Amino acid sequence: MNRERLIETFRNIDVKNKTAVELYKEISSACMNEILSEKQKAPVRCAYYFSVEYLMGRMFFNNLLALGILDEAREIFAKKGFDLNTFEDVEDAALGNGGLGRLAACYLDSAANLGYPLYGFGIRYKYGLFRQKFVGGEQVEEADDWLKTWGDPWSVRRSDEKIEVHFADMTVTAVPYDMPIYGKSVNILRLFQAEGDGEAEKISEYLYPADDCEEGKLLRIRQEYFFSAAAVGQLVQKYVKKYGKNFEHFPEFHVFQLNDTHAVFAVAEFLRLLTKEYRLTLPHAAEIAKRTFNYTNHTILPEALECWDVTLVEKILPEIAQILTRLHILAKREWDTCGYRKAEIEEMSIVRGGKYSMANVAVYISGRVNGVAEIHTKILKERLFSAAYKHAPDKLLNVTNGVTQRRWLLLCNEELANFYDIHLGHGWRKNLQAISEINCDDEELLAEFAKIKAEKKRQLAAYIERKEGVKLLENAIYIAQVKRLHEYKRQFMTALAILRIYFDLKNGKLPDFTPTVFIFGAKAAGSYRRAKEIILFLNKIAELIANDEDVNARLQVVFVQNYDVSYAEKIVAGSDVSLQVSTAGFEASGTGNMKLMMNGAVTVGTMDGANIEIVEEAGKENNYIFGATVEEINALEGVYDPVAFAEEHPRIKRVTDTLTDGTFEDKDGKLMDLASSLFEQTYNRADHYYVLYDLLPLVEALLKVNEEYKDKTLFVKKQLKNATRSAFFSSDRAIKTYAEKIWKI
Ligand code: 26V
Repeated sequence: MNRERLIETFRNIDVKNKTAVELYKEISSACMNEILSEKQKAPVRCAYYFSVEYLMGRMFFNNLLALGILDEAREIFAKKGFDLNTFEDVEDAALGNGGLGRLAACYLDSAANLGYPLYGFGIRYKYGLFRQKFVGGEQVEEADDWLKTWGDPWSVRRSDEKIEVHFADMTVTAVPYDMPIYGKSVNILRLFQAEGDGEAEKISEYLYPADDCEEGKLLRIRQEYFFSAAAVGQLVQKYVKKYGKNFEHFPEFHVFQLNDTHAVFAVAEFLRLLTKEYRLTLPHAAEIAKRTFNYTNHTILPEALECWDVTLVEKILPEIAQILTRLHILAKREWDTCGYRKAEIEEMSIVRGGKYSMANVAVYISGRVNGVAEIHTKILKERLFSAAYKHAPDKLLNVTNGVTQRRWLLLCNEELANFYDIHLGHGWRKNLQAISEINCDDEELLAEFAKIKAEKKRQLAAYIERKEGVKLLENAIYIAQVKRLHEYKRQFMTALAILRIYFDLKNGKLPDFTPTVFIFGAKAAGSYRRAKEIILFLNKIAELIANDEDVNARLQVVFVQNYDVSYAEKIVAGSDVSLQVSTAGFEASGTGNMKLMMNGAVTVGTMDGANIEIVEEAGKENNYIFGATVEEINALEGVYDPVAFAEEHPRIKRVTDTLTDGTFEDKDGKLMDLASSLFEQTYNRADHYYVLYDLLPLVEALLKVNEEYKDKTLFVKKQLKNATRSAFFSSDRAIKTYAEKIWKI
């Protein structure tokens, strides 16, 4: 890219009489011209990332930063009287749900910056994850028409590379949109848009359509097959054109990474092409697939492990169903001859109870299967994939997640980045490990860091005031819990802990309480009733506290609307404390925990997911670990009785009673339903996630934070320790591990 030329173009852009949208498109396409002019030598061996989610967030600032012209661009346009921050209104590309989608985006960023050839494949949804509003404290969902106002100047439509995807009842055209990912190499995220008659276009309309009915399930299957088949189809076509029909060498040039099971149809399509079009035998094709595919598991929640009814797949993809069933037989035969036990074969089977287990397809065919944090991988080895692990121990490995410091430090916390520049020089920007050289005992550094944190808190407060119309308490501790809303993440437990603190404040039991603000951000899946009830409960608590003169100068709760990547950038930089309180064993890794740590938040958390590794790096003494461990949770199974437990602990009962005693208006019984999730067997056992069991330890941990925060130097030291010990959680480290251990690129 030619920097001078781009700057010259910027200088020549006339800002007068142009709308912000026009300028956005003009500046963006000037950058795109430079990016696309970069001639790349196609590397021999490439890695391909298959994911239904990519949470790219806003591309503008990220790309200008990557091009190394963000500061200069700001200056040039400021002189013309145009503030680039206007583009903070540009909608996020929110083609994902949460951690899994954001991880994909971080990995693309790291791979490009390190110069690894990693190409992403996915779906170009017309509507991203819904926009969230609160009406009367309840979540209301609106379609996220992300292309409507600002368009998508960061992608190029490639009609010349479209490909047809066939279903029994329709043929769909997959049209690629390529988004260059700029770094040391220019990689590409290729998202396919579905085009064709009638129902065809529905395939790329929505992210995660509700799949609680047959129609929804069919649509999900179509989506998954659609992009997987388009990607595999193109790569196989290109290979044949270049190297002919001998597929022996295919794995030398391609390595596929399945981001969870959503793209497992890629396996079936690959086998279908090789057997039906190119006449290989299934065992031979499977052997080539085994050298090509790898799989990352991102959750052990049974309800999130995909299984598709054989009959549904047969209905719209008969050849694919046939391949999967034949693969099932092939795998069984293989296991039989290798002396696997019957129970093991049952556990690993591709067809189970009339359904295809997509995880089992992935595990069978993949060369390497990985978990995303040490504890998660251990659980995969011991529980979920124990039979596979027993017979092929080398197949399973851990790659702890990471986040890109370019977005989650350089971009969202310029002040902290400057601090590192001043004290370390610029070297840390290429090698994050260098930040661990900051001396956390140096009082001057501590004072500087404290100032930065205060400034980021001020910025966050200003942002929240603009977005939500709520003024945050000043001189307060900012505690953030930002993540998807799910029962296992236990936002509900935090809600009850806040109520406990509220009552203690009212009773005068906490005379020296440091003012505290709890900041929540989360979307609840549209069909997830309980998650929505938890949002409502938290909003009601926020209101109760805000209207109570006795406490509202010391305690505040704000649940921000439409939490997304851009909101996250503000919150992770401006928080003192990171809440990571999942039931031990349930959070595969978490990545928000890493982003907050990188910006100097201390963790109040359970020994779960990557929290364990976070406190290993930053020191347990610099964080607030509480609650039951995995072993303790396992031991409680079948023994724990939440009804008796609440009776024994009046401090718990006092707060759970608020769900049913009229503290809050509850005309339609939503809070009542939340209470029943604690005390009755519903779709899960009573208090399945041990909310009550860990509640008082959480309150204690929060009060300890509150106490220790008073000693500013001590607390800031803990924060700086966390920030400067976060290098391990860079996605650069994670991507290097994938590249070296799995992809061999
Ligand atoms: C999906 C679903 C869909 C059906 C309803 C219940 C449910 C629950 C969870 C999920 C998420 C599945 C995969 C996922 O997003 N996992 C997240 O991946 C992150 C990146 O590895 C990781 O940091 C998070 O801990 C993990 O939850």
